[in-house]
Amino acid sequence: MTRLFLLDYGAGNVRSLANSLTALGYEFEWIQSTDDFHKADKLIFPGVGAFGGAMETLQKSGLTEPLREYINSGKPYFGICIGMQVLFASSTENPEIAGLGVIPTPIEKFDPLPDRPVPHMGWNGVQFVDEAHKAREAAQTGLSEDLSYYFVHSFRAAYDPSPSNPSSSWAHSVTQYGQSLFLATVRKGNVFACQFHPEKSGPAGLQVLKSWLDAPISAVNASGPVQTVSKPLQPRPRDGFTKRIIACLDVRSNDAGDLVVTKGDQYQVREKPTSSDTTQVSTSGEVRNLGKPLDLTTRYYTEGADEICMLNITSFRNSPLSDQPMLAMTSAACARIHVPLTIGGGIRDLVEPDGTKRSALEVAGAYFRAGADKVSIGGDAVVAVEQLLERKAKGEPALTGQTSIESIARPYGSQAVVVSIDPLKKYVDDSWEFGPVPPEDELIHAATALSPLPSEKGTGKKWTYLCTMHGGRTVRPLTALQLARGVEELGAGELLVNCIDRDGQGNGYDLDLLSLIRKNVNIPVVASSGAGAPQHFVDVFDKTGVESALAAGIFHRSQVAISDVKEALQAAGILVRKV
Ligand code: 1PR
Repeated sequence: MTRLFLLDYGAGNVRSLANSLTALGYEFEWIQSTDDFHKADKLIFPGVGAFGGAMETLQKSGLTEPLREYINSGKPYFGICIGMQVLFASSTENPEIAGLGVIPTPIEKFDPLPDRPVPHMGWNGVQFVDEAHKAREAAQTGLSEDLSYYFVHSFRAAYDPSPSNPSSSWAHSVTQYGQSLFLATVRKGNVFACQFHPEKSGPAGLQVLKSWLDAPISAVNASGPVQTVSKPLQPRPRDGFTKRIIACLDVRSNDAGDLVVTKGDQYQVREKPTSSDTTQVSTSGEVRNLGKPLDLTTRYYTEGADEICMLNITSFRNSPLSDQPMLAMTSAACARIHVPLTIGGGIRDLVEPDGTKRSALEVAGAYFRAGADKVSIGGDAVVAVEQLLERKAKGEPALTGQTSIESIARPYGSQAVVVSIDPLKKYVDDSWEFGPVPPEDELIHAATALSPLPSEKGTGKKWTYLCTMHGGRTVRPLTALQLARGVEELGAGELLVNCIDRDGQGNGYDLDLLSLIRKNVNIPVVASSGAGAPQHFVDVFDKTGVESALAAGIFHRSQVAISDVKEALQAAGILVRKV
């Protein structure tokens, strides 16, 4: 029997790969010692995070040489993301640390790209390099030029087809981001590796894994196919980067103590009391229950959500890690879905009831081990940016390395850290009570606003957006833009921009808020709050340039299907992932 081994270097989301293998019906073992490399017939090295961290951990564990020997032995190797990058000689991410050097050129950071933030995070297409043998390569690797795959990375192997490039014969397929082409897969002899995450690429990714797993060992050895470089590929006028549609589940315990998906109107998640309610209890209103988290997660995966987000919305009260149903929920959800999952709520330093202190990094680590791909930080990011601005005002160094954003981004990478903003619209008029009025470039004027409310049209009103904490209960004198810029500086990899005024209203996203933030940061932005119809998604992508759009209520209530949204986007010429 073929013995399949997985190499886990300690950081990142190996649980998702394990779940995908189980879903495909494969058994596997973990590399525990150097001897295991000899026992392995096939080896997969998955990884996210930093190149240097991965290489250092391999080195410290004495695994670098055994891994190199394994690869040189001609036995099948499948590298995923960092598992592909370590094959290269080095990376500008950590220039002082050498890679395995199987492929003799470096990994480099993306050059700045207009309208294309880094990390490259989302679904993108591939193009085979060896055009003459496309059909063979598609059949053998399960890769398709008609489908999209999930990428998340800030560094890449450039596509350089010149004959003087010693790595050009490794190039198997490329992906285009903006006008930049980089290697999506490398393939030579017994080595196959991809920059994207097949375990997070839905059915398309599972097919890539399955093709490799199903291939008889005899078909994959050192004398396997070598790419013949035909005509060098040129960037196309438009890349294949799609807009992402995210289904969001706000999760909390109801009054009976069960974890339910709820959905508020402007963050009020309790039903309004009916006029016949006379008791004290009934007038407080039940927590709205729109379904079970696992049922909805599975449904959205099947219906084609590009990503799923689960937020524990009452975590600001008390959410010790030792009693955290969200952790069990994360594990169970990850076993069922093969697209990225973000978990939020309660990601901060905390103290357990027995007095044990837990760092935000520990809390996040528990979610990553359970299978989450990203964690989302809310209230703690507000505190972190307020302190950052205070340090700057005093002329002190801005970064301390101590914030939850920095401490999680260091080992897991920026792409794993989302910041969720809960802004509230505030009119700048005589009633303004939040300290100095924000500068003009942070103010929206009704006369030129992209999405004014009916009551604002034709008025001289102007407004800004202030951050809140504790589910909108605490308003801080910090603007959403200050927060966005601050968390980017601290190393967050993505922004989830809610808007309390629009939440649950179904009258469209706040295009002014989203456009303001999109124009001023260079990390991906997720639009949230207010989706009520497919046209709202078209508008938010067309008018603000955000990378993804999230919705909750319309999906939970089956008012609009994810496929309706994607059809409307396609009809408007906006690229989306086909399922
Ligand atoms: O502060 O790190 O513990 O994180 C708490 C998290 O919980 C934050 O991400 C915060 O946004 C979220 N949260 C807190 N209270 C509420 C609430 O609703 N009472 N939910 C809440 C925020 C925002 C979206 C939402 C969209 C789309 N939910 O996820 O579902 O607004 O809704 P729509 O499409 O129906 O309009 P911490």
